[in-house]
This record gives sequence, C-alpha cells and structure tokens, in this order.
Amino acid sequence: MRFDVITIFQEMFSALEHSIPGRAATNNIIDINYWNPRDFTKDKHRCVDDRPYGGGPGMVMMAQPMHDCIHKIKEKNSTAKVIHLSPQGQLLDQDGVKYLAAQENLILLCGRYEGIDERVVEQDIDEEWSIGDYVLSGGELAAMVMIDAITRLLPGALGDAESAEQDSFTTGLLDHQHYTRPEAFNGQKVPKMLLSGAHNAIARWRLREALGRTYLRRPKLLKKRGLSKDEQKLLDEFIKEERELL
Ligand code: 58G
Repeated sequence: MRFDVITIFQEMFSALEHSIPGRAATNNIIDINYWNPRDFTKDKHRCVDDRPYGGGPGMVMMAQPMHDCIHKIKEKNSTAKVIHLSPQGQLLDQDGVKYLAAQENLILLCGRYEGIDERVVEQDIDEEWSIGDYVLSGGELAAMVMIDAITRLLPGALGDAESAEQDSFTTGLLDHQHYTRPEAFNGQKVPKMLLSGAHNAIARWRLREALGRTYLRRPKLLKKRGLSKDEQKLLDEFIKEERELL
C-alpha cells in the first residue's frame, strides 16, 4: 500500500520507524512518500499560510500550494483517495480502518495552524477523517495514527502471534486481561484458570471476561455488536459473579 503524506513537518514521521509501519516499510508492505507544500509556493519567502478573511486569531493554510501539491501527486496516480485529517471528519474506528486498509493508495493531507482554506477541502479532498474528538496542533499525529492502524491489518505486517483477527474491536469486544510471570506479584496471583492448561476452558473464560469488561466499560459497543445465546449466558455468569463480589 502506498501513502503520500503532505506535510510541512516530515521529520515527525521518523517516529513511525520505531513501530509496525517501520518494519512494514522495510519489508515493502507499505511505501510512504512525503511532499512539502512549501515546495509548491511561488513567493520568495515560500509562505504556506496567511491571515484569515473575516479576522480572528491564527493563520490559515493557503489554497494554492496545497492544491498544486495534491495535483502533482495525482499526475502519477489519479485514482488515489485524498484524505484530510481534521476534527470535522468522520470518527475513525476499527471498521473505518478496515475500509481504508482496502485502498491501494492514500494521500494524507496534514493541516497546521487553524486549518486549510475551505476551497481545497471542497475541490480536492475526497474524505475527511478524525481520530477522536479533540484538537491537535497539526494533522501529522492523526496521520501517523491512521498509518499505524491501517498497516497492522495488511497481510504480512504482523507476526502470527499478533494476528489482527484476535484484536479487540475486530471481535467487537474489549480485550480480556493478560498476565505473564511471576505467578504472584505484590500479593496478587494470576487467575487459576490460566494455569490449568485447559485450552477450551481458558478460551471461554477469556471470552466471558471480554464480554464483562465491554458490558461494564463500553455498553454501547455491546449493543452495536449483539450477542449469541451462548455469549449472553457467559455475560450473565459474569454479571452474577460481579454482584456477589459487592
Ligand atoms: C480545527 C482545528 C480544524 C486532526 C485544527 C482544523 C487534525 C485533530 C485531528 C484544524 C487536527 C483529529 C489544523 C491542525 C487540523 C487543523 C489539524 N486536530 N481529531 N489538527 O483527527
């Protein structure tokens, strides 16, 4: 999969070298190319921002350098989807990540300052996405989050042990708890079930914990997903035990 990232802060993306996208790039699973809108300016100071019409604080990213940059990228790959990372975008969830991972080529536009000129959004942007309901000082961190979440779904990017199939959200549930050595830590023991070696019983215990945690922490996720008869039974068990602890 090819990413074309439009940013005035390419250096920030060196953080990706330390995670899955870094390894995936080494293995040619993804290819990230960077474009600086400053290289598409026409004035001697290479200005990419200007004051907002109507007044107010901050600066706005100018339409022309962004527009020319996007069109330069599209010359080579006219089918690429142009994505703007913005708090106004559609909220990214695991279903959204799956949808984006099915694309061959994404152009990720990272804004700075107060945002980009709306005419670029209207003329050149195919989709706007948000990684959550908060404001960042630039689209770069949002683009990195998106690249990371997409890359780990691509064939060959994860080891077998870390199969994306088992992820919470892919199952529609929050993850169950995890433990490693030692068996006792600060007086707390690992749940006995996990030491039993009974694989089926362990799988059911984990499913029950995942259902229980999702019920307690993110009930709307459970509503969206629905439960099988058997899962409902496991959840009832969890709730009953929870009550008995009170
Ligand atoms: C308001 C504020 C509108 C993505 C800033 C546009 C980008 C959050 C997200 C902006 C972002 C997110 C300028 C800086 C976009 C521009 C960028 N903040 N939640 N900030 O995905």
